Amino acid sequence: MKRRNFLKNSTMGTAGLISTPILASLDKDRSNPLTDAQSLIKPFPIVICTWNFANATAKAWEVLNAGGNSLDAVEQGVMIEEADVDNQTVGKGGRPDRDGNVTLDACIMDKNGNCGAVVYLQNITHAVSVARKVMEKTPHVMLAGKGAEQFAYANGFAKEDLLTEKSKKEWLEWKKTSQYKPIINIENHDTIGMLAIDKNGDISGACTTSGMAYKYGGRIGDSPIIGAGLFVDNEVGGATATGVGEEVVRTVGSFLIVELMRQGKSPQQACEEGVRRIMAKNKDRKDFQIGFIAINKKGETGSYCVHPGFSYNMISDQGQVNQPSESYIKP
Ligand code: SD4
Repeated sequence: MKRRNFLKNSTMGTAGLISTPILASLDKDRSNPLTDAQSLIKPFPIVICTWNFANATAKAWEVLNAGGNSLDAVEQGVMIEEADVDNQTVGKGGRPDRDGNVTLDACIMDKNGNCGAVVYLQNITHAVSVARKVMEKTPHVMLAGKGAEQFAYANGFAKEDLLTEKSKKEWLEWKKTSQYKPIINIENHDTIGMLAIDKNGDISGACTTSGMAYKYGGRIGDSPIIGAGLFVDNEVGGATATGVGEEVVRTVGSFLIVELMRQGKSPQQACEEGVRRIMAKNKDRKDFQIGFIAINKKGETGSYCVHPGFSYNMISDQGQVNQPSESYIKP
């Protein structure tokens, strides 16, 4: 891709650019010093993820920078959030369902269209890694519940209690009224979906979540559903979602966005159309958030959401940035 096009099309301008130690170390290694800043701009490697998970993208970047591929990068990137007990929508520390069980959904997809997923997984922190094992070690795409858990133990994953004191306390408080409102507070999203392009130009993606807080036991959202919460086609690009999964499933949101890019839309235009489709099916309902991010084969990125407040973190040769997303409902 021509450098000028990248500059024009990328949503990452110089505003908000954060220089990072990673980039400083990159600069040190360069044989061609910063005489012509633009000569250093490359469309990939690049990593983007839902919300401002700077540590997760930094981890993925570290993997890519060490010559790793995009599949390893997205897996190790999202694992940062799965292990973070302060993130109450992913992995360990996630909020439980209405019965007090923390159940995880995750999926992963590689450059060849291989994919793996786990749903309703309990007692294992790194659901994304179990999903990868499903992809690589079984003839299946998805394992659920007890079967997924047994498969994880057989593959060396440790049993852990995922319900932290904080999440338990909040759940006990919630039980006093037990009001089930299938609305994710628009200020309170944490599901991580990540897309990366490695130095070979190959795209992979991952998505992992504990789902909606206090969901019905057994409820599965969009995040582990290939095509809904995540989709990658190495010829075209990738997309991933966060927000009220039911709405993303109804439009097979991530697949839709990749197909729109295949038809010639930019990642930004495709994300906007994805959100518009959802809103068209919800003429009387606006009390939910959805955020999409997308990347195409050229390393161009885009995002769109229902309510203001969504952003995505991006890291590339240009630096690391938290990129605010435009929204369907204007501020
Ligand atoms: C779900 N999409 O389970 C997930 C929830 C989410 O930030 O994205 N939360 O529906």
